Amino acid sequence: MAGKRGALIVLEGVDRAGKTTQCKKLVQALQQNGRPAEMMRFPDRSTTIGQLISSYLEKKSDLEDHTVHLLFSANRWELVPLMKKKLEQGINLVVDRYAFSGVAFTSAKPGFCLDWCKNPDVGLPKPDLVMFLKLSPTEASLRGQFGEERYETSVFQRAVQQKFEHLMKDASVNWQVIDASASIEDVHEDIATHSLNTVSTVENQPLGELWK
Ligand code: Z5A
Repeated sequence: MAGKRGALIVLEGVDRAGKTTQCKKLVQALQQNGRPAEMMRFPDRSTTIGQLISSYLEKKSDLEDHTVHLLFSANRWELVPLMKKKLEQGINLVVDRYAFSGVAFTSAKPGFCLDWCKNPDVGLPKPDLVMFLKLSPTEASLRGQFGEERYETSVFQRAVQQKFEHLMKDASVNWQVIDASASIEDVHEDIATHSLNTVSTVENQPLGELWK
């Protein structure tokens, strides 16, 4: 590698945990610290595959459950060349949801096992840090009602939370649990501290492959 690479930082968490709010603040904080940074989010609804997913989430179309799982994964893979290019250029990527959401949401559906759900994402760029924004259902409900999109029900979200908890037992991934019930600024401080440490630690290390 010619220069220092960027870090791949992922934010995961339950609905309304503040992932998008915190991704934006983290990108700003990294940039202010002299670290180039950009935000990405999954699903990326701007691509052709992303538009199929968006229509499904908005309940404008139906897709078979295995099929939509593979589309979510394909939506990540189609962006891998761009992600690798940016990381090699030294740009830190702050990503709003990644393969962990993919596995947690599909495996919360009846008839799906974790291993089947993980397989299509094996070998993706491995995040250097995954922060799970933890928030109780009661606290989440104080941040507003569920929207109209698919999956936005408390029963399903509880099942998803359990799947995330299972995924977090995997020590091959650098998980950090963040108390998302604190104020936006306090949560940000916590996230920024973890992220700046990671950015410095990984800049001369090769990028890993997820679940390999
Ligand atoms: N999905 C999947 O099935 N498979 C996959 O592979 C992937 C995703 C990648 C995408 O939704 C859906 O696709 C998602 C998973 C599934 N389904 N669900 N549910 P999305 O990414 O388009 O939207 P979202 O991720 O569901 O957004 P969100 O979870 O609802 O929100 P958030 O990003 O975590 O929170 P926020 O928008 O930053 O904040 C929510 C509100 O809380 C807002 O009013 C904030 O001002 C407020 N907020 C934030 N932080 C605080 C604090 N600390 N205190 C008080 N209030 C706060």
